[in-house]
Amino acid sequence: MKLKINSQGLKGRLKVPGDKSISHRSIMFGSIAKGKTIIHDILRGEDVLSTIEAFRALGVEIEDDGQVITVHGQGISKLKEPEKALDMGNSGTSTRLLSGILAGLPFETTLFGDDSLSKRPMDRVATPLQMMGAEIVGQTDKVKLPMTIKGSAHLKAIDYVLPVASAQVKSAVIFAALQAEGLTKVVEKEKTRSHTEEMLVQFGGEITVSDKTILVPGGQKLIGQEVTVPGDISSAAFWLVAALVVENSELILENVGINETRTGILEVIQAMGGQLEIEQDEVAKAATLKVKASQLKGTEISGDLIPRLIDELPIIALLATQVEGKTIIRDAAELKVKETDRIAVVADALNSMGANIEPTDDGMIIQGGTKLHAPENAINTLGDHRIGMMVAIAALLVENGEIDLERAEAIQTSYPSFFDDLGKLSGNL
Ligand code: SPQ
Repeated sequence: MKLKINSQGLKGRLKVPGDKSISHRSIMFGSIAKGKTIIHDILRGEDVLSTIEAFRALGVEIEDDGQVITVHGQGISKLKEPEKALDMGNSGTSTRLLSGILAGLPFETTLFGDDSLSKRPMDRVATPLQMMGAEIVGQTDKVKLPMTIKGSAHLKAIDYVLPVASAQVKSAVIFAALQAEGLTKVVEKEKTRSHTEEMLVQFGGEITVSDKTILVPGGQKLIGQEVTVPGDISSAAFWLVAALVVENSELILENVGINETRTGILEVIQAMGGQLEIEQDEVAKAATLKVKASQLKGTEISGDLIPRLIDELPIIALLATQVEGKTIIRDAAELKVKETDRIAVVADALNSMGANIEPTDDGMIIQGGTKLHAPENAINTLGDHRIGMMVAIAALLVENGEIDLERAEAIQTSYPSFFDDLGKLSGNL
């Protein structure tokens, strides 16, 4: 795809699409609960469609009338062995959370994915689930996809300290713990997104969370619910950055989820001196964000802030190229095991456009105030949606020439209407 976007500034108002993490979990909880779950404003991105198809293959009736999704849950024990291997597409969340559910079901399921997902580590979920009693076999000792899970009807509760800050691993253990005998204890290294814990309570489940320690009693039964998915702050991030760096921009983003485990980017924008207003909606944990083009300065992003903005780091890196001074990102080695190695791929893509980014072992050092130009060669997303969207926003800053973006279709995984929204907000309909 060729990108040449002229903008005199981004203007207007947008309701960003539903949160991907919450959309996945609403299908999962609806499928393991008993009774009807009705989901409003779900994200119909490819990743969530992979979750929906997986649960259909496990025997759950899931209807989509174009407005709401209805999941006819019959309880976790009614899930049945799928006829063939399940295609997880590009989705780490589908794969890892589903593994926790399958760990307690007494049949064999094979999961596979695309080229990007097949490179991502699955040992991080296999290890605790094996400790609980599931049999899991994957490719290589890092347990890569394709991976076969043979669940156990007699899972044991465990005490587990998460070796990496990962909401996916935490959630996989919580899903298995619901089916185990006894009380499972999970201790987080850093606090990660809390959607699984919150939705478990919403579905009538029991969980105790005190700071980084989580206790989940086994043998739980959940009840179907009505869920409204707030907008995805990780999708809103592209518009926040676009508005901050493109002159004369002023945007209003509505219904953006502001669960405190996800709002690190708002704190970074404030630390950089960005003009940002946050008006909390009456609906809990969503807000209207008003953002304007701003003079910004560099900052440091590290420590417990990292899990609260991990998926926003590619677009934050672009932001940092446009501020005054240096921005340092540390403690973010997890970026290397996302859809791509997001440290290397972000640095390569932006440096090919004239940025000055030094990749490090656990982050990046980004010099601000660089003017971006069209790169000589094409930029390939390598199947990573967030790289694709970051490059499209970077194209707004390129005055002459066009960017050749290969595998732009990866953006469908989390934001199918991205280019429509880019056209509307930038006046390039
Ligand atoms: O689902 P997937 O492919 O892992 O998606 C990503 C993304 O950029 O959309 C990561 F590549 O988001 C993860 C996120 O990084 C979604 C997620 C979740 O919903 O629980 C948690 C984070 O991953 P992790 O490995 O830190 O738990």
